[in-house]
Amino acid sequence: MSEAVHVGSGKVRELYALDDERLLLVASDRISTFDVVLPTDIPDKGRVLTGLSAFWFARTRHLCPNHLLAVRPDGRSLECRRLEMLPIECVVRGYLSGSGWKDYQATGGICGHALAEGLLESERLPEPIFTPATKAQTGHDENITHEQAAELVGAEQFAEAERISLELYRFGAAHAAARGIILADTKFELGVDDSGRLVLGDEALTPDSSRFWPADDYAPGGPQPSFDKQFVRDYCESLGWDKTAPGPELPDHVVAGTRARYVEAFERLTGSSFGDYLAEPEVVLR
Ligand code: Q0Z
Repeated sequence: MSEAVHVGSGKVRELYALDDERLLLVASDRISTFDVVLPTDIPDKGRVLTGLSAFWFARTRHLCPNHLLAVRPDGRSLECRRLEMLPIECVVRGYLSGSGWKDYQATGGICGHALAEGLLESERLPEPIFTPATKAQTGHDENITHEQAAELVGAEQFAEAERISLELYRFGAAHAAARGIILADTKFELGVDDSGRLVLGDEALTPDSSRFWPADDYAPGGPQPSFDKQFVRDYCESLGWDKTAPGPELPDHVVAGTRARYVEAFERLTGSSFGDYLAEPEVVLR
């Protein structure tokens, strides 16, 4: 018998080594807002994100191989192939939001993409764009130019990472749009396997790695409500909290409303009931 060895912590996830070739990604029920992890968990959030990731891995294999080996019966852990991760975040933006909107306001472009003048915050871009970022160990990822990214990973790998990322985004955004969810942007983590192939790793197309917006409420010209975290943000704003740690505890009605939004995103996107997933996580792989 061998034990899982803890090898890393994210804000809301843990990473364990199972053996030389395999890792275990465990998603907790922790939630962050304004970059602070809150003291109150959202029950089943980790299972929702794990199930969504597994769903997308199963459905995008024709576009790019991925690291998924198995979903554990707990529904919150993924066994994965160990990869050599690229030192860049592969961000794709279909809409003008977050740091993309900030960069556009400051420079008229994003990561070297020239954009038309007069675009509105949250406006849909004429084409999705690849906007790579560095992996900051502490603090915020920083957008970089294509030239800088190509220096970090090599021109050939850069071109392939861009092509794969755009294809994955287009696939996810089209699937989500048909179910009333706008996938405004998303971040992929790609790695290289033993044979030198680029492989999709980490989590994919989840609300923690993407901006999900309810299509019904879409109104460019300002920030959009988050599909999953808006109750939490609104509650935190109502307190006048200064957005430094420690964050506030969440009352039961905010927890319940937020859990319901995560489950709704899961059910809309996967077409499976969340109860069925809890009973048998492999439903999302079929
Ligand atoms: C993912 C991360 C988390 C902390 C490393 N298949 C893979 N091969 C090699 N490395 C990784 C993966 Cl997924 C890998 N991270 C991100 C996840 C906790 C950090 F759950 N770091």
